[in-house]
Amino acid sequence: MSATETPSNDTTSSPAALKRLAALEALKEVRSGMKLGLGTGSTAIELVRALGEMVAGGLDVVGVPTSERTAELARSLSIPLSTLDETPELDIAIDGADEIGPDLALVKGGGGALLREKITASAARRFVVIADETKMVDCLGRFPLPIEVVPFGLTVTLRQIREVAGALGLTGNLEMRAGAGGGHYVTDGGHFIVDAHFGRIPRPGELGPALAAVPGVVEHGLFLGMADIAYVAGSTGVQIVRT
Ligand code: ABF
Repeated sequence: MSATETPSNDTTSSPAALKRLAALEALKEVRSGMKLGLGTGSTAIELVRALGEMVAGGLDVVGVPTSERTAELARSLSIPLSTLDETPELDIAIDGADEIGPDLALVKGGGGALLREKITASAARRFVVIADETKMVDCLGRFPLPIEVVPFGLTVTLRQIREVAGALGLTGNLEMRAGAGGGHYVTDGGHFIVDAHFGRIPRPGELGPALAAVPGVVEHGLFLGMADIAYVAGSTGVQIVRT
């Protein structure tokens, strides 16, 4: 992994200012005519806001949102939108992350949109991550790993997740994510999310395929070998991290 640093002209280093800084750096890659995947989460909100300003200034792009929340914000800013079915090949997908580990391995899904985020990132020629420096870790797993599961047979799926994780030496609480109304959180795709508190995931490359092989698992929040670059903002500027 290599890293270079772009000095910051921003005088504030509030979390929102850092997220905006990372977003602005990523947007330097964007040109008129591009088709863009638009992520979800508070960092992606800064991205969409800044993109809205660029569109108002004449930038001609089409966005494919990874969540209803992002779509709503983008529409309010008059960013032209499309769907992945209408626009299946994207130039760049830009999204946040919950953790950025070695080799740009990511944990994503804290915002509940991991399935659409992964499909969208996989459709892009280039996947760009934006984050503040608190997201950089030496080992993934302190942030609970989101796993999207189908409601049917939930007990069986949880047991099988425990088994495959246990076989890799991973233990920890599997917590069903709660929704606003008190029941389970329901994703845009109508699934539930299990947050796996493994603490450390030293070998994500083994865990990812093992989780994906569980029939009730729709997708997991390990994004491995997908990110091309990360713009990571800190008080001294934006670090550019490549694999
Ligand atoms: C999305 O938003 C998710 O994959 C990730 O869970 C989350 C990061 O949120 P934030 O930018 O608010 O920290 O990118």
